[in-house]
Amino acid sequence: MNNQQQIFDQKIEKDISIEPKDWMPDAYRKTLIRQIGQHAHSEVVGMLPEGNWITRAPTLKRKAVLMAKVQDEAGHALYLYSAAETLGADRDDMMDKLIAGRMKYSSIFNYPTLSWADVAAIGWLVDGAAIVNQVALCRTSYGPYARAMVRVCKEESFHQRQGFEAMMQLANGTPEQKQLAQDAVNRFWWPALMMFGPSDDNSPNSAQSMQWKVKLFSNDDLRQKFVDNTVSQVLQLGLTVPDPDLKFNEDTGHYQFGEINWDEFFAILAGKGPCNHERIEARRKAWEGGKWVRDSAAVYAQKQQQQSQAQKVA
Ligand code: BYC
Repeated sequence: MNNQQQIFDQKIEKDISIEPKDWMPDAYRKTLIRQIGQHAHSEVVGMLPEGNWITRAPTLKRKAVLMAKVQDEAGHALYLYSAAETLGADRDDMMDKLIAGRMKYSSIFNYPTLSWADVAAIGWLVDGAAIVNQVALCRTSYGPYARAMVRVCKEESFHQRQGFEAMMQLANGTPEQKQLAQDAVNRFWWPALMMFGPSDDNSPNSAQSMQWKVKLFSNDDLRQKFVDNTVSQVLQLGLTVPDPDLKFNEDTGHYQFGEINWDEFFAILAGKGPCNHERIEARRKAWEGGKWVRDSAAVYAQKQQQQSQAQKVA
């Protein structure tokens, strides 16, 4: 084993973060670019189902809050793309791969938001699931990713609370509003559980990622934590969990839940979900439509640089 590899291994063992200029195995770099890139894309694509409701938010307050939340997600994507760039990834290349279907984004965003209650459910359940995953990532071994997660988690916690509050208002509203809330839970419960990825015995990347401490907990452990956290919130809202097999196990202290529809999950990963095509089309249009802005910004930056160099020489 070479010396650089030894230093890397020791840092991982002692929980010393790996920084951009440190030596790292190529496979570690590749794994991080894959995961951080997918995470960044999820933030960008995640703006679409919620953005769909900005013009139709029920009140001015809800509209303002939703706009701020969607804008936060764009900010999260920027931290994450920047973290991926510290590993040598190229942002344009990542975007091209997303549009060509060669890089993934979270399965959850391939479901439509059919009602306002779905927007509340996303804030509460989807951001809630994201927090469980991301709190763990605040201690991931790659420094820039871990630091980005600390900030993202603070904002996601706020999103989760506002989602719960919006849901509470619906659940305590008219019978029709309560039904909208229940329908949204029925639609988003299982997809939220799928966000944690395939079960541990079917997760090809987990063993190596856990050895490198890129992931600190397994997909199933985090999923269980989310279920344990969330069931009481559903009950508090006076709603039901759409899972006839759900029951609290006194011996383990955890909720046991039914079988996830993995066929549905893998179909979505293969591009066959209800909104996969629509989401990628929206990103393609935005990417192509924004080219002139990126080109102009690049020319402007170049001119600024030339000017400041000329001033230094003079
Ligand atoms: N969706 O070996 P596995 C958010 C892929 S958004 C799609 O377990 P890994 C928010 C996986 O990539 C939340 N693909 O993989 C934004 C792999 O495929 P490749 C986003 C999935 O990486 C806006 C294959 O399945 N959060 O916060 O060890 C509004 C095998 O899986 C999914 C993150 O991205 C999925 N659900 O573990 C509101 C968190 N699951 O790449 C909220 C960071 C798995 O080999 N990412 N795949 O072709 C992670 O923690 C991990 O990447 C995962 C998967 C737990 C997701």
